[in-house]
Amino acid sequence: MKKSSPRFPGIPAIAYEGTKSSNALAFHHYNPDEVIDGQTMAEHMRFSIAYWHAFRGTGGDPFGPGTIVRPWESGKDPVSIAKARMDAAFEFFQKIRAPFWCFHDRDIAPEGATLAQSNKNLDAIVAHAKQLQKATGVKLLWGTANLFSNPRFMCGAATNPDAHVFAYAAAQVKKALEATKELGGENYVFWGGREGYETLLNTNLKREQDHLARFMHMAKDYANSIGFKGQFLIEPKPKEPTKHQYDFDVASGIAFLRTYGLDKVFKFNIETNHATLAGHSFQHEIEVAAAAGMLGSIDANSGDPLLGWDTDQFNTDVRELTLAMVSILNAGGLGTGGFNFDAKLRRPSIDLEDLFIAHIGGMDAYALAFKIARRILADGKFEQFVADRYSSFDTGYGKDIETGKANFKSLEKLVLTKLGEPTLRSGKQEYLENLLMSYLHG
Ligand code: XUL
Ligand code: CO
Repeated sequence: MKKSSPRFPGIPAIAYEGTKSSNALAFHHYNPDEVIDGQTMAEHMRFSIAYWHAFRGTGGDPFGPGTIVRPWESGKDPVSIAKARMDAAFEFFQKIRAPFWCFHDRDIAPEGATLAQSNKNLDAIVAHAKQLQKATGVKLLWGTANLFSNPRFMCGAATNPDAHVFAYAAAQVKKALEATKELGGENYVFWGGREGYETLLNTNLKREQDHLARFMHMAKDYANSIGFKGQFLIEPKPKEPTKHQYDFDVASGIAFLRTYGLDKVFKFNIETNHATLAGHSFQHEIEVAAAAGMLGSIDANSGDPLLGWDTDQFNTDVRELTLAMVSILNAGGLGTGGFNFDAKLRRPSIDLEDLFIAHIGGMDAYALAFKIARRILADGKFEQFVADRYSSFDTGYGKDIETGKANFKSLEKLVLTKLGEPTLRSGKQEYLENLLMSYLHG
């Protein structure tokens, strides 16, 4: 690969230069080739680029059109433009040292006048992507279908009151599963942006949830029938664009999946700003998924504490990411998942180099968080504190409670005859927060 190219003039492949470097176009914490515990950092982090933001994002928002113009976006034939765009994308993936990418069907290939035409466009672009993957070694973390942009999905896809739209969505996901399989995708994501309601006045909530579950069973049956082995992931979000989404957060997602016998089929793709919108911390969502053995992958971004919508920003909050990393590492990692930068440039960030700088920041922040989390876990101070805090359940009547040997009668007798009033113990939150600070800034 050439050092710089007409697509990215003056921007070489990004190198690791360490913390002393002030080069904005270099990594300062993420060294993809550094080996830790027998694996490179690239293998540990499994970073992925979100095609829709990095290569379809224009900086548009509800109050104004796009501001970002890319040099490769020219020509008349939409399929040729899609191919040129994809060439640029794969050059970017390589230059930013991302081993993975993710897409929606309609990000990579233009929608045609009919489903048959859309499928044909997708086939052409998938063939192109396959060649580029082979040439560059970049792999597909996950694929998905866009079931929210086209007006036909205005009242939902699988939860649409019209069976015709359900059928259309099924056909679209069938094709997206085939495309994901063709490109060796390690996962397949369902984000139900319009699977919810605007008003209960026109909604049969039970029927819509039944339909959503039917849809997911059909998807799994079809994936099995074509031999697609990738992990299915649900990406919860409480709202936006719909007022209420059925997969509101991880906990409601678990309830949904268990209710409909899908809990062995799915894991969760947790997005930081979706957690915030649901009124949770990122770490909370990770812990809830991990506790159910359903932690799958991460959509790495952040919101803005002062804005109530999904701002999809790059996350450089090392404290938040360290806490998330501790929970992820404690859960045994992400398996076939990874960290996908579902994040976009701010509207005024119009320079091509901003795309690099943004991803460098996200990668550096996660790599730093990974290293701090490893130190925290190696020292084991928090783990020891928590273990001690629950140690009364390790032996005696505490153990009997956990193992089901105790009951209300036996416990009442114990309190009346032996235990009396409990001795209070401090939760030591401030001590623990200061301890965390010592790792972050030590
Ligand atoms: C929207 C969102 C999506 C999903 C994939 O908030 O996060 O881009 O990640 O459909
Ligand atoms: Co997302």
